[in-house]
Formats: sequence, structure tokens, C-alpha cells
Amino acid sequence: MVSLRFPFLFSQPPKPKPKPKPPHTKAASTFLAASAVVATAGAAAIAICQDPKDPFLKKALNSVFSNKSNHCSLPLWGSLSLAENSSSSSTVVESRTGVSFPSVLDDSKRLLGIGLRKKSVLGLKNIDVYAFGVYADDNDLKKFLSEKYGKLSNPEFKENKEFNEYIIENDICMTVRLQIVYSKLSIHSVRSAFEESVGSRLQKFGGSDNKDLLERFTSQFKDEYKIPRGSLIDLSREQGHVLCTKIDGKEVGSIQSQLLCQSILDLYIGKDPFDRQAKEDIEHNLASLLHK
Ligand code: DAO
Ligand code: DAO
Repeated sequence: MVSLRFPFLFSQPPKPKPKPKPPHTKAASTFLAASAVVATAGAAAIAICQDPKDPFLKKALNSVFSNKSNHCSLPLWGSLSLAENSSSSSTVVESRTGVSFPSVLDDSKRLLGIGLRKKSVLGLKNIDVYAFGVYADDNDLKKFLSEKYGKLSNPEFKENKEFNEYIIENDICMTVRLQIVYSKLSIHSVRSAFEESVGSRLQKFGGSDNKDLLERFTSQFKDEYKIPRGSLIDLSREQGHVLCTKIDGKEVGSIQSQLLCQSILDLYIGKDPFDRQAKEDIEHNLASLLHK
């Protein structure tokens, strides 16, 4: 079954010719996706965007993805090459917020899934805080997953839920990109939210004595920083379990800690993720990537 919300990542689109980019409205994206589906029978098209509520698009996508020969011609790791096969200009839209994410980041990281971080305030309302995209380096994925899981069949791999933990724990270069959608975010509320979310993971994986690590992390975020709606925060695990944080493309700090990297990734692809559907999409895409 192909997820309509995120059905495209491992197809190998013919390299599209660069076109002038229209303003990225939802309508424009939907139109682009729909016309490209019709035109190219389901290759690059879907990398633009999809809206599962759009009956026309849903139908178009269904028909494309029900035809296996049109979908995912990627056979083996050996043919996986983002540089050759992905258009770095394509984006994916998180449908609830309208926020878009590039399907490739830093030339080598591919988008595995997108989701939404909500937060309940005083048990009264749920606010949308940020949309996120989870990326992983192609070569690292190839190396780590094929070494460990290359011999499993697709169903065996899908059933093997420990591969998420493996990805969370190991030295695979990954980025979680957050795009803020809540317009009244203060540094104070950010600090207390991640003391709760990251703090509970530090405790879960590392035991009780991790106050220093949490403080080192939170002290990177100075009171004077502003994070209005539209701000972009990249949390990247770089080689050697180094967590590097950028705000709007500017590095604000990096900390070498396997525990911290693992705790951050666990928020998105661990046992109790912020967005369960996003995690499932990521699992699905990893499975497709390993066995095509
Ligand atoms: O306005 O008090 C309020 C509610 C704020 C909720 C903030 C949640 C912050 C979540 C972490 C964001 C990390 C960028
Ligand atoms: O959503 O609860 C959460 C955790 C988010 C973890 C990352 C926070 C990084 C925040 C940077 C803020 C910069 C001022």
C-alpha cells in the first residue's frame, strides 16, 4: 500500500528541466502535482505536493501508484543516487500547515517524512507549533541499513520494528528541519517545552543525571533570539554523534553527545513520536528504499 500522504520519495523521476517557479501557494502546488501526474505518469510529479483531500489528485495518485510499473523503478541500493535522480528544486507540502520542505537537503540528504508538532495548552486547546521534515544521508542509510538488514525480505523488514531504534542510535547523518507555524512562540515556552520533551528522553535513555547536558543544549538558545512564524530550525546529527543546530541557516552551536542526538531523534521516530503518521511514513519509505 502506498501512502497518499507521502507516496513518492523513492521513485526515480526523469530529471526535469528547470522551470520558472510559480509562487508556492497550495493551489499552485496542487495544480503542479496534478498536471505532472498526468504528464509523466507518476514520476517526479508527486514530489511536488499532494493533498489527500483533493479527490482529483487522490484519484490520479491512486491510478499512478496502483500501476507498479510506473512506480519506483529504483531496484537496489546500487542505483540510489540523489544527485542524479532527484530534482533538488522539488518540494513537499505538509498539508495541515501548508509548509513546504525540499525533497533533498544539502545535496545528499533525502526527505523521509513530514509531520506536525502539536502542543496541548492547559488541556484546553491544541496548538500547531511547527511542521517538521526528517532527512537522512543517502550514503549512510545505504551503508548502515544494507549491512544490517539487506538480507531481510520486505515484509520481514517492515515487521522488524527495531530498525527505527537502530537508526536513532547509530551514526547516520540526519537532519530534522522544523518550520515554526505558531506565531507567539517565546524562548521561555520553547525552553520549558524541550525540558519536558528532550528531558524525558535523556532520562529514558541515559538515566537520571543529565541536567548538565540539557543545560548545555538549552543554553545555546539565548533570550534575545526571536523565532517568529516561518523560522527554520535545523537539528542535524553530524558524523561522530555531533548535534549541530542552525536557526535560519546560521549555526548557533554544536554538542557532541550520542545521548542527545538519540533523544532528539526519538521525538520524531521513536516509540512515542509527536506525529505517528509521520513515523509510519518514514518506516514505509525506509522499507521501500531497502527493497525495490
Ligand atoms: O503560548 O504558552 C504558549 C504555548 C506555547 C507552546 C510552546 C511549545 C513549544 C514547543 C517547542 C518548540 C521548539 C522549536
Ligand atoms: O518540540 O518539544 C519539542 C522539541 C524540540 C527540540 C528542538 C528545539 C530546538 C529549539 C531551538 C530554539 C531556538 C531559539
